[in-house]
Amino acid sequence: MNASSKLFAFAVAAALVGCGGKKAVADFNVIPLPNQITKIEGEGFTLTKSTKIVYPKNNPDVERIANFLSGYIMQSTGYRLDTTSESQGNSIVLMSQLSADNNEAYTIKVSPEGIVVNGATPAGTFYGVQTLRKAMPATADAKSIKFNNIEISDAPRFKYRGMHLDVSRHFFTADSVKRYIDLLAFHNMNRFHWHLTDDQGWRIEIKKYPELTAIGAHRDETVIGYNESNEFDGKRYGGYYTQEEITEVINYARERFITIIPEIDMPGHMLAALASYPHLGCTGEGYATATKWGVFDDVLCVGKDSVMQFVYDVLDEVTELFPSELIHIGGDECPKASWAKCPRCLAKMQELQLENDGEHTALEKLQSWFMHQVEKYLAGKGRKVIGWDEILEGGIGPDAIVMSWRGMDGGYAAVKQKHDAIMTPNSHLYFDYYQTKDTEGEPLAFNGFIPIEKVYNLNPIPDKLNQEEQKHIIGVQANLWSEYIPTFRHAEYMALPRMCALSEVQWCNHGKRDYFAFLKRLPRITEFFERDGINYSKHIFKIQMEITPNFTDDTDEVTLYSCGNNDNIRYTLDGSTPTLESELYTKPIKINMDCILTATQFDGDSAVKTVKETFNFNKATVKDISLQQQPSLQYKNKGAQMLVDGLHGGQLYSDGRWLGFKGNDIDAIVDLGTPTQISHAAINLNIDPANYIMNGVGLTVYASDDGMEFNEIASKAIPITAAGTLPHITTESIDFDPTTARFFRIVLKNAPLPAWHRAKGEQAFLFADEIILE
Ligand code: TNX
Repeated sequence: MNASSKLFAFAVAAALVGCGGKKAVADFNVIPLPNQITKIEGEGFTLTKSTKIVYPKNNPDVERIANFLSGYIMQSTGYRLDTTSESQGNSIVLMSQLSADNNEAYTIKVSPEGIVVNGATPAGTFYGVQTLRKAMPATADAKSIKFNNIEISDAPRFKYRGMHLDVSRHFFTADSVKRYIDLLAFHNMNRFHWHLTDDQGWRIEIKKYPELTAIGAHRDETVIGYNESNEFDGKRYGGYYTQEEITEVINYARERFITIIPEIDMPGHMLAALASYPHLGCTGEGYATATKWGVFDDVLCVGKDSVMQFVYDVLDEVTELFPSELIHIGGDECPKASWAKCPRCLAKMQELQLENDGEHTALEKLQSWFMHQVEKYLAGKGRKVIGWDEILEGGIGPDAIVMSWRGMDGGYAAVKQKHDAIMTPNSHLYFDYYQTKDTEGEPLAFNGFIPIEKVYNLNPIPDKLNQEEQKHIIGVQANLWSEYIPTFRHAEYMALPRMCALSEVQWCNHGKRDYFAFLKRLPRITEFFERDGINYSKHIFKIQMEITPNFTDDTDEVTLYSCGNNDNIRYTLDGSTPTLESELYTKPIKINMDCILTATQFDGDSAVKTVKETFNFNKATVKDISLQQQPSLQYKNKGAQMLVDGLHGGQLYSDGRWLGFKGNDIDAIVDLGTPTQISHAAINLNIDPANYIMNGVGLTVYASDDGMEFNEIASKAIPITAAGTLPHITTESIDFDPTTARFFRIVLKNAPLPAWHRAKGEQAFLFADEIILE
């Protein structure tokens, strides 16, 4: 080989492999996955520097998309393609002439002549271009990109595909918000829910009420960590958007086919407004922008006409700024204590003849009256309202859209009443919750757990709804509340890659989704985040462990898998770090005694991913168990077996290992198989009073030979969790004279929330994990 042909060979290799082993070949297995991809025989198309991007004449929307595409290709290849309205060969042609029922539908055709992207509207063309840009390698250090012949036909499942951002608890600049909007566009989302006001800060300039930002956009200091710490940083904190900035962000979003839905949260979550204009509250004095998180008793005084006027004035400016047909008016978490003591609110209730009808209290009806007034006012401007699911309490106007956040029940109730609903359940789509169980080393988060797999597997439209009801579920959205998210980089970390999973829930047809196939596609997508310096969580790239108790042979069976491939996973059982000499993982591992399983995946000689799990076996482990009272559906997981699977729940009550019993006792019968001597019984509990999770009030153990007739063998009372208790794990145990029996029954009594609790008298949760018998 002479020098020049060597050089040529090197160039070909570079084109195919690029640096970091990437081939400059397009791959349409992107996220969200197009609904239909058909491979076509033949040559394919090669994109080079001289390829042109063609848009229709006099179509500024598609021209803009052409310029976006040119920019995207620049990011991938380092060269910019010209855009033109003159049709020609060797081109990517963008059009919006597709006839389709869904106005966001698009097709892509690759043939040797070029690529054609055709949308039902420019929005459809835009999504086609998003698919096309993600099909290219994030960084193609190559002169050309090879496209195989292909036909794609695609359209979104939901018309409302949203992400929310709370800018009150922590403030993110207009520039950061634009970066957030870029992420939405990248994931084919079309609604941005901007949570602009809350107790901890008012963030939107309202010209008629300048104090809202002069005073209400600031708080004196901020609690450190969770509220229970009662420690404050002593630093004044604040920020807001001018109306000019807001308009700029709205336009930025509109160019990317994203509608911004502003939220002015009322009548609760209004402390920042009360601090600015004290007459807005029932007592008219003594308010300050909140320095802690949570729910506050001071809310808008709905008995005053001047308060209604304030609300209308604010909404006048909001609707002037935001073209969105939908306006979010909150309605969540509004305590009624101040209304119950306020002469004006009481007079209003009397005037309106609001009475408790057994289903709703008069105070709930007062809130619903208020929400109605606002809804009517906005209807007069041609706008519709969205409210959090509490707006169903007391009835709502016919056109109101319900955002279901306390699980999905609010959404089901709404569609049964023929309202449209948007699913944002805090069981699956609260991205302020932890995304890993291993919270050590994780930044502090809201004390909940929503791994990406859970997001992915959400089914927003359950079969139990009929066709008509199903149609009313118009969309899906994830929420990013920012109590524990002080910086935008941190917001990216919480959002990604869970947003990738959400985008498939929103976009892909039912039945099209496959979590393992999604995992295989994910690494190509995160390359874009790497390239653009976007902060995303990498937990998903660890090895995953699936552990299933096998009650026939009393073992735990462990399956290991990894995002991408399962090659060269090695493990140890003694807590030591696996080496290249350790046991190779080939089939599920069976565990029947105390051990620490550590698994590592090797790429060549280097260990790339490691995962660790501790197994604790006692006499009850992997033995048959039944529950006399049931955990609540949301915290049932795999049911009773979780209590004897040898795996201990972690710090997070929602980590999938704890069973949560609402109002119910924990009443478990363990069948040890043969008569066995026991003198110690214990149960691990997760305590988090802020989330209504207490410790129970008494523990009793019974024994039986036949599983029918039980004799009490020991019992003790437990003092109820004290005020100010921080989240923690504890064990309640009891020792007794050695007793031989086959069946043991362990009962932990539940009790309503105590007098010091903000929801005193309501049902408490018990969160239990392992039951221990020795
Ligand atoms: C509940 S979701 C809230 C927010 C909090 C969030 C924390 C909703 C309507 N209200 O005020 O920030 O929980 O996850």
